[in-house]
Amino acid sequence: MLQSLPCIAALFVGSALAGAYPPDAVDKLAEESMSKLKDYLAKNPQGGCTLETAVKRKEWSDLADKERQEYTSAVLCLMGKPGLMTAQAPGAKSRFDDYVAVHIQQTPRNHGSDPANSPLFNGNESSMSGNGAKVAHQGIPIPGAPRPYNLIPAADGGGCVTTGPFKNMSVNLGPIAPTLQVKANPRSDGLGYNPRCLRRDVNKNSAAVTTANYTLDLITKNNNVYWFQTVMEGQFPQGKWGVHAGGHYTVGGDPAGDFYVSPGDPAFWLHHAMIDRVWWIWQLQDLAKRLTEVSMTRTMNNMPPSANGTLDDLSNLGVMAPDVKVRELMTTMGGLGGKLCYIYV
Ligand SMILES: *[C@@H]1O[C@H](CO)[C@@H](O)[C@H](O)[C@H]1NC(C)=O
Ligand SMILES: *[C@@H]1O[C@H](CO)[C@@H](O)[C@H](O)[C@H]1NC(C)=O
Ligand SMILES: *[C@@H]1O[C@H](CO)[C@@H](O)[C@H](O)[C@H]1NC(C)=O
Ligand SMILES: *[C@@H]1O[C@H](CO)[C@@H](O)[C@H](O)[C@H]1NC(C)=O
Ligand SMILES: [Cu+2]
Repeated sequence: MLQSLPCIAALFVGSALAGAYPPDAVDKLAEESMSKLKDYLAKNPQGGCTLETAVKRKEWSDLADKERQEYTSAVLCLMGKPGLMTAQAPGAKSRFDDYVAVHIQQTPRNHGSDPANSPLFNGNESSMSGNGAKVAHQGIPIPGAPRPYNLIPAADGGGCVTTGPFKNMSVNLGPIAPTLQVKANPRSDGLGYNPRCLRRDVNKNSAAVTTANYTLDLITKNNNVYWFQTVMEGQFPQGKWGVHAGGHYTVGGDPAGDFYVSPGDPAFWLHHAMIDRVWWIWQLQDLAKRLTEVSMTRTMNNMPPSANGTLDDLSNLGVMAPDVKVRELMTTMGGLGGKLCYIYV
């Protein structure tokens, strides 16, 4: 992670909320909750990390055009740096691919508006590139869900992305669990070199379950981390896709629609920043309790059966960084011995 910093420095930008979209119910809750954070910090100072010094992370539409292009340039910069993982993952050609490859290796352990016309995906030079070309496809199957929730209907894309900063990028790793027909990886673990275009289906059918009212319910109606996590991840047998899966499949395609390889689409990182923000807003509601509250077993869906995770478990980041205790990742202000110091505005 540290070696990536020269590229990533540009990803973090300051200043206040001045967005294209008016604040929604979740933004308002976040703003109201800042007083709780101030009170908490007054009683529990975090060394040099204060509200003034904390890095401010903003939503895409709140960035100036120039900042949006600095962001995509930083991602392209990572794609231009040699990878560290060629021995284990011949397909990992760049520093960006390293993150994708580590995600592929770790997947078994961890894990409504009109999006196509938003500043994020409208395809202009200060977007994250646009939709894929229209290609007939089956939609996205949701295993374990009853009809009609067992399929997210296809939207207007599905083919190669042809606009914006990532129109020419090469997806190198995977597929492992594709939702589109793409050529197979030469290795069964998906880590071989398999260059192809970035494909997307920016999907309003999936975005419909990620609107502010779903997120607000998630934050305000789940008072322990077990339920917060369960509702966020989706309750497929009840036909609830959840904001996590819903956000992923809002950028369906290849590799975004692939459970293992999804970080290979640069849009993944923005979705997961939002997941982090939602957890942060949830924590703000009861900092004394929620900054140390973890739940869930160490294996995905408890298969194979495993013990519950604890704050002393190690989080493995592969070649990116040494293992760290989960405890160090629980707060955005003061985690990692003070190296983590950011808030969302
Ligand atoms: C891209 O589109 C967004 C949304 O309409 C707009 O705010 C932005 O200025 C546009 N940028 C460029 C470079 O055209
Ligand atoms: C797109 O990629 C091709 C093949 O790598 C390269 O020849 C071309 O210069 C690239 N174009 C742009 C605009 O980056
Ligand atoms: C959110 O709002 C939409 C549109 O009004 C509605 O269909 C949906 O049921 C609401 N979801 C929740 C969780 O309240
Ligand atoms: C793991 O956590 C769950 C939920 O808090 C709890 O019901 C269960 O008893 C725990 N399992 C063990 C083995 O401690
Ligand atoms: Cu995810």
